[in-house]
Amino acid sequence: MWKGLDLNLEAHDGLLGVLSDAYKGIYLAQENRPEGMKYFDFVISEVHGLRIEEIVEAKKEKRKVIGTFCVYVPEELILAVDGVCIGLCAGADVGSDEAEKYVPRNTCALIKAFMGFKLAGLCPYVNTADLIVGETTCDGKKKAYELFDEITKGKMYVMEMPNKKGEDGKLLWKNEVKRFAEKLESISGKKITLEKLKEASKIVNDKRKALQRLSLLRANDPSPISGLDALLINQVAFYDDPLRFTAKVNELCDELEARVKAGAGVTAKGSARILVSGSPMAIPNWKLHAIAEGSGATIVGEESCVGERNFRSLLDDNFSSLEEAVQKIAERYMTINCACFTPNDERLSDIEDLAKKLKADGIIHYAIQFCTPYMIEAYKVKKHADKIGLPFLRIETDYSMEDMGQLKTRVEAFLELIGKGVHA
Ligand code: BJ8
Repeated sequence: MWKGLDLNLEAHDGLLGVLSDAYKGIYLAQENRPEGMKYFDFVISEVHGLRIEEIVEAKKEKRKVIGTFCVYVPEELILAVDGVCIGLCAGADVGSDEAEKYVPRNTCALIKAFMGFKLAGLCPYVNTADLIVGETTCDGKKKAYELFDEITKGKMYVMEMPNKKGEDGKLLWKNEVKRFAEKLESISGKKITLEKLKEASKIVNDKRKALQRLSLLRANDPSPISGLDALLINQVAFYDDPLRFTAKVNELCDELEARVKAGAGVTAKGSARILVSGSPMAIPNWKLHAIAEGSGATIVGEESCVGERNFRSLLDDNFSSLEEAVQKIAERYMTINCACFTPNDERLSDIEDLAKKLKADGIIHYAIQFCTPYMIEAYKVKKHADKIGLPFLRIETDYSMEDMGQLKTRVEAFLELIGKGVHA
């Protein structure tokens, strides 16, 4: 199977070795983890194994595999044609030298990573994908997709995102959702029926509800789960089978509820509670969480696409025609507040609401270096944090480990400032 996936098998084995060591050091070394995390440990151990086998099997059943990079891509539509929706590899410093032959050095690490994974022959998902869906969000992505289309020999399909959420923008987006539905029908040879779309919407809404449940549990002090584990679950959400994933998250939440009742948590009650906000952390980007939690804080939430932005709003699935469904899908995805939009003040309210809900003591704004939308929007987030009286720390970093020491010093100083001390 692996040979057919056009991978660099030697380099791929090397990558899995590094990943497994990092996972042991960061994840398995945590104390007091919930039993329910065993499933997610297993998923990670099989991220480039059993899951790929499942996808290859799905392809044999003539199901289409759709790769994505953004939470604006409507998953319901993909499932409505029996497609498999997969978030593609983009969270590690891999193949950067290769990627830099195509894009400038000062391109964000996420873009360099998705190009690098493919160029270095390390992402089996990209090779199994029948279609890769991009979006005209940030400038870096939309220009890189042109090159990625060449690299993947014509697999790219790009959805046009408006820059503003006015009436014209909403209409453009609704038409794009419709165009995407038609594209899926044409590549799969299957019609999207009302019944199929209702079924698919329920699957995706149930996944969102399970993630919302997990998020709310983190509002407890002490939190019954570490930020690292919650981040991992949010990362796995993008490539696991959705029905199995939802069942496993709900099982874990049952366990966490019992922990809460017993007053048990992963850190001591009263330790610093941090909300992280900013650029997405694609798997295996665990850097900031590892540093902050290694310094005694608990990350209680992520205002991020690998986090709340992915599941905060449900789709209103009370539609009775396909036309109405397309309208409601377009509206639901327009409630995601990404810094690629201007203005994007709704994000400030989202951060404020989330900080209150999760009883955060401070905000760490995380931007991937050269991610201009989030780096610039950090100014407004700081101003808003000042207004609502929450300590704020701004971090810009990439996927390398070179600045770990410096980041740790800054995070520890921030925790001291919050006044809850460093318990490392
Ligand atoms: S909805 S955040 S997933 S676009 S980190 S590539 S923004 S320069 S990923 Fe994103 Fe969709 Fe928005 Fe979310 Fe550009 Fe920034 Fe790089 Fe980014």
